[in-house]
Amino acid sequence: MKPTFPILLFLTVLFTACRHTPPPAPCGPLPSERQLAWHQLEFYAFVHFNMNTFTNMEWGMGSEKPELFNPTELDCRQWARVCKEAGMKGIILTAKHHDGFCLWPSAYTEHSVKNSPWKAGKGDVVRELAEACKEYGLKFGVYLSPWDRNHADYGKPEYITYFRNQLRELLTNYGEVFEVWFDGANGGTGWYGGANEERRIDRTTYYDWENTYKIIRELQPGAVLFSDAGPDIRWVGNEEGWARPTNWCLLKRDDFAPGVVDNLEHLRAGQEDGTHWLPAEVDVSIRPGWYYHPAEDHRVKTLPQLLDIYYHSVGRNASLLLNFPVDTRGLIHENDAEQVLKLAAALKADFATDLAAGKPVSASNVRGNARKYQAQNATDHNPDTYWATDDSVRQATFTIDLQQPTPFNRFLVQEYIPLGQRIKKFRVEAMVDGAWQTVAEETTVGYKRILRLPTVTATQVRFTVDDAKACPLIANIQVFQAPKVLESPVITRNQQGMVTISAFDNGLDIYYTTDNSEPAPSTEKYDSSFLLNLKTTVKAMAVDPLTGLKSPVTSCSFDIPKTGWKLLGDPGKMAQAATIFDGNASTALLVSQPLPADFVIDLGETLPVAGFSYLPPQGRGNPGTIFSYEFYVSSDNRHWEKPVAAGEFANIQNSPVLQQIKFGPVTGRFVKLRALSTVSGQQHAGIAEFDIITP
Ligand code: FUL
Repeated sequence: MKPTFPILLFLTVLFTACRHTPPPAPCGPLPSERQLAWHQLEFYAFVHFNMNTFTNMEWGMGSEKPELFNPTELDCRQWARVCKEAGMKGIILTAKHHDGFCLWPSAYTEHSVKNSPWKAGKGDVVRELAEACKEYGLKFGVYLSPWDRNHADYGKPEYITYFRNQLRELLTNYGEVFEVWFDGANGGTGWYGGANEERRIDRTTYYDWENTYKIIRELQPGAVLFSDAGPDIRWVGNEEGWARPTNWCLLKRDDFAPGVVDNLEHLRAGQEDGTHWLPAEVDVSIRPGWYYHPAEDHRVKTLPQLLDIYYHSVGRNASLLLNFPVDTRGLIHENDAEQVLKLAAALKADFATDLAAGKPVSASNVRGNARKYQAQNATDHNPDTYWATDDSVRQATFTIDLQQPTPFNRFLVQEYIPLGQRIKKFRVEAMVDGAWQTVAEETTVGYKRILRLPTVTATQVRFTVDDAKACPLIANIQVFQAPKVLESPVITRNQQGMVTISAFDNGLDIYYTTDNSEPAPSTEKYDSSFLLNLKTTVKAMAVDPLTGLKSPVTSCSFDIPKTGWKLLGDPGKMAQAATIFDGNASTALLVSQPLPADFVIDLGETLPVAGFSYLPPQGRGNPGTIFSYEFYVSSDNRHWEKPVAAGEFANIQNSPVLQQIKFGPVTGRFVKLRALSTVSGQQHAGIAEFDIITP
C-alpha cells in the first residue's frame, strides 16, 4: 500500500490546481450567442429562383409581368433533399430580388405569385420551402432585396415602410428564420411603377438600418443579419468562392455600410484590430450565374472546383453559402445535384478517420497545470473543452504521437472562439524518419482552419503557435489522410499536334492509349506532352499509385492535325486566329464586323472534307455565338460554289456546346464558315474552336 500516500498527495495537488486556475480572460471583440450558433453551420445553400428564372436574366428591370412566373414542377422538397444529402445545414431563398417580384403573396403588392398562373395564384414558395426545410431538419433563411426596381415609391420614404412591412411578413409567418440576407446592390435604373428612370439613394441613410435591424431582433432574435457591414455576418468581398488564408472574424464595423465598401480586402481578410466580431460568409454560385440559364447547363462547377471552394471558405475560417440556380421546372437541375453530391462524398472521404483521435498528445504549457485545460481537450471531439496555456504564453507547441509512421495530408485546427480569436501565426511540422520537417507556416486560425498538405508519412505531428494576441485556446485538432481526387483526366491537343493530359490531383499516375483501346496500368504511362499527328482517339485515366484506385476513362477523338492551318483575312482577325485551333475552349476569336462574317481557313493541302465542328465562345451571355451559317469548300480560295451545308445551330443559345455538322465528302483546300446571324443579334461573330471532319 506504499504508493497510496503519494497518489493522494498528487490528486490533492491536482485538485487544488484545478480549483485555483482561473479561466482565461476574453480577448478582443467576442461572438454573440447567435453568431456562435451560426459558426457551427459552416455549409448551407442559397437558392436563386424568381422572376429572372423565367426571363433568363440576372437582374430584372421590375416591369416583368407576374404571368411569366410559372414553374411546371416546383418541388421545394427536392431542394431540401439535395441540400440535406449534400451535408448542408440550411437554405436561404431569394424571396424578393432586385426586380421586386415576391415569391410569397405579400399583402402589400400585386407584384407577386398571387398574380401568377402558378397554382392559379394560390401558391406560396416561401411557405413551401419553409415547410420542406422543417421536414428535412434544415434551417431556413430569407433574402429580401433592399433595392426594388418594381416599386413606384423606391427612393422615397414610403418605400421604407413597404420594405419593413415585407420584412415583418417574412419574419412572422414562416416559422424560425436563421439568417436575413441584405444585398449591397442598391439604386440605379428601373421600371419603378412605370417611371422608367434612374434613382439613386444614400446607402448609408436611406434604409435607417438601425431601426430596420430592430424589427429583425424583435421578430427573430436568433437570426443573424448578413450584409457588407453585418451587423452579424459580413460579405467576403468577392463572389468567386474564397476568403483570404489570413482571415480575422473582426472588422471595424462602423467604417462600413451595406453597399458601401471602400476596400474589399478588409472584407476578404477581416481586420486584426477590428472593433466587432463580424465573420465572413463566402457566397458563390455552383454555375457562372446566380440564376438559371440553360446555356450554363454544361458549366456547373466540377468536383475539383467545388473542393477548392470548400477549402478556401470553410477551411479558411468562413462559412460557405453555395447557390443553386433552381430551373424553370422549379427543381435543382440534375447536373447541379450531381456535382454537389460528389462534393459531399469527397468531403466525407477526406474527413473519414481522425488520425489524432485517441493518440497520446502533449503540450509545452498547460494553464496552471490544470486538467481542465489539458492538451487532450483538443483531441476529444468536444467543442466545449479546450487546451489553454498560461496567460503570459504567446508561443506554444502541441504534439500528437501517431505511434507509427502514418501518412497524412489534412490538418484541421479550431480556436475556442467564445473567448475571442487570438492566433496570429502558426506552424505544422511532421516527424519524418526521426527529424522534424515543417509542412506549413500559416497565420490565422479562428473558428476553423483546414490545411491541404502534400502527403507526408510521420510518426508525430507538431502544431506550434508562433504568435498570438493572448494565450492560445485550442478547442480542436484533427489530422486526416484524404484520398486523391480521381476525376477523369482532361485531354487536349494544340495546333502543333502536341497532346497534353492532366489529372486534377497531384501525385497521380496517368495511363493512356492512342488507338482507341482501353487504358490500364499496363498501357503507356504519361509523363509529358507528346506529338500526335494523325486522326485517332486518345483515352486516358488517372490511378492513385498508393491505393490503386482508378478514375473514370476520358475519351477524346481528334481529326487530322491542324499544323499548317491558317485563318485568312484581315490583321485584326489574324492576331487572335490561333485561338480557334489551340484546343483550349476558354480562348476565343471575336470579330467585330457587320454580318455576314466569313471565316476562311487554308488547310494547307487538298483534303476530303465531310463536315466541320464549331464551338462557340464560352463567355457569359453567348458572346458572338453564331446561329445561322453557311459552310463552303473551295480548291483555290477564288471559286466558292454553293454552300455544302447551311442551317441553324439549333438551341445553341441555351446549349453552347460543340456543334458537329456532317455532309457528303467534298474535296478542297479552303473552307469557309459564314456567320449569317448570331443568337442575340450582335454584330460580331466568334469562334472558340474550329475543326473539320474528314471521312
Ligand atoms: C449580388 C446580387 O446583385 C446578385 O444578383 C445575387 O443576388 C448575389 C448573391 O448578390 O450582389
